[in-house]
Amino acid sequence: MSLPDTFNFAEHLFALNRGRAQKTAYVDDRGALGYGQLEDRARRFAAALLAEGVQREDRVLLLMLDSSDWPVCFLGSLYAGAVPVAVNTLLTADDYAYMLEHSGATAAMVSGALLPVLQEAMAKAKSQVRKLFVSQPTDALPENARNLDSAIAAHPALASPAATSPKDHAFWLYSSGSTGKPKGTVHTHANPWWTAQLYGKPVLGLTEDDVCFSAAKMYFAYGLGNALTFPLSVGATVLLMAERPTPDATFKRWTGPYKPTVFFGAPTGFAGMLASPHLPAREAVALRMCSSAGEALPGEIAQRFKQHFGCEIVDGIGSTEMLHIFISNRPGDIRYGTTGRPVEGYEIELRGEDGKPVPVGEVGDLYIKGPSTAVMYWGNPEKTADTFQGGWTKSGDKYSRDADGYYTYAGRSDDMLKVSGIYVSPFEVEATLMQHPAVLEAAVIGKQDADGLTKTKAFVVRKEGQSVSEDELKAFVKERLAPYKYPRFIEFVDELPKTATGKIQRFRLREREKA
Ligand code: 3SK
Repeated sequence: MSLPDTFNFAEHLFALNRGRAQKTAYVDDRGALGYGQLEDRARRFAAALLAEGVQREDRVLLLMLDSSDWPVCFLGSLYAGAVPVAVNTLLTADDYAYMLEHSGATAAMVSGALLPVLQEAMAKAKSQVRKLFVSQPTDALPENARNLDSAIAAHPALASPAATSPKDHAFWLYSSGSTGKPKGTVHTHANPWWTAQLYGKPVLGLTEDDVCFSAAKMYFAYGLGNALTFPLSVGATVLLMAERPTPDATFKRWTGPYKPTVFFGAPTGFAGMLASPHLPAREAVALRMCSSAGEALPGEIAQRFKQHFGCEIVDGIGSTEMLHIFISNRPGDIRYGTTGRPVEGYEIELRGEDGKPVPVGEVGDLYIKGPSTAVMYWGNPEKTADTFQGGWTKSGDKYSRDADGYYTYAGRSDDMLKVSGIYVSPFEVEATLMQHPAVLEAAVIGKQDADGLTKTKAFVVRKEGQSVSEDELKAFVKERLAPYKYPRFIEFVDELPKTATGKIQRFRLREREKA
């Protein structure tokens, strides 16, 4: 598999779909957009960017809620040779101020509802943004802003795409660690193409008959693949929603007029849906497959989901740096409680503290090699060198591999606990706690006891109306795992701190314990 010397990812997708101009590409909260309209609007937007003086390789901030304007702006920017910096819509003005300065963005695409926070950020930052394009404005626009629809209407479609190469910078996504500033992860025009070639088509088996719906928003690498790269690479239809993916909002789409056939979610979301009194009946939905990422999916959740809907959840792990999933279960070949096997095209290594591969069954640090790897973290040579090591990318996750080649998650490198000199995977303890019928969610961290020794502490959210005591839960874990793994401390809480993608922020719990 190789690409020509000149390759523009947006033009690649438009060319693939020229034969289905009338087919619906996107359905959002306002209505449907055909493939022909998608290309037309994106190329007009490309012309609007160039008319505003945006130059090849200029970064342009993309701060938008999920609607069909998102792919129009993203693909239009790529078509023009500009580099969209797609950012999380849930951040603060200070976060955006950092991103504006760090990226040096010269223009921004923003949802009307997010314009105030962006303006606040621009007032705080040494921003180089000259023009704002506003999708679905809610108020009168400031002088430097233009309604996206009128900008699109005012320009004929750009005649030809920027003659980019597969290795040229195409877009950035910010990746956040538990410490430090977010890292501007730079991806090329070839990288999304690789994710579709290696995962979306062969593993998920998506086709043009699918209707894809992703709970993860498009500014996440996971969401970008699910709701843009994969479906547009096969001519499928995509359902988008601007609101938070609560169980009720998700069920409304599952049972609405454009019933999704493939749903992309995260473990917390699946758990919440299964616990909801409004869970739709199997006959009310059209799901043929679900995908899960973000954190390892407890097998019990996948099994209950399958029992109810008759539909598998295919669990995998990806990263912003690798752009999408590189280890995964396969439809029809799910080993519950594991993340599956390496995706063909990616090499995986588990390394011990000495940097050498660990034997089968032992926990090691996960390293990945593959063609969709990011080029670098922009302006951050230290973190770039630490993460991207001679073709291998350090993921920061701990895994073990069994004799059949299936990988099992063992926590983040910095979440892994050593209790009495033995590794304890907080995830394993959490997954066990979650098997208790009264437990909705659990997070386990290390807590120092009076002697300064690490012991496990579990924060547990009980299901509504259910009760269970600390002692019962300790006994429950002891019965199921090696006894040293049971949590010595248990605290019941109403909710767990989480990132926008639903990942549990264990570092917050650790900070709370230290305070
Ligand atoms: O969280 C994941 O596993 C993931 C999957 C696909 C793309 C990006 C990420 C972070």
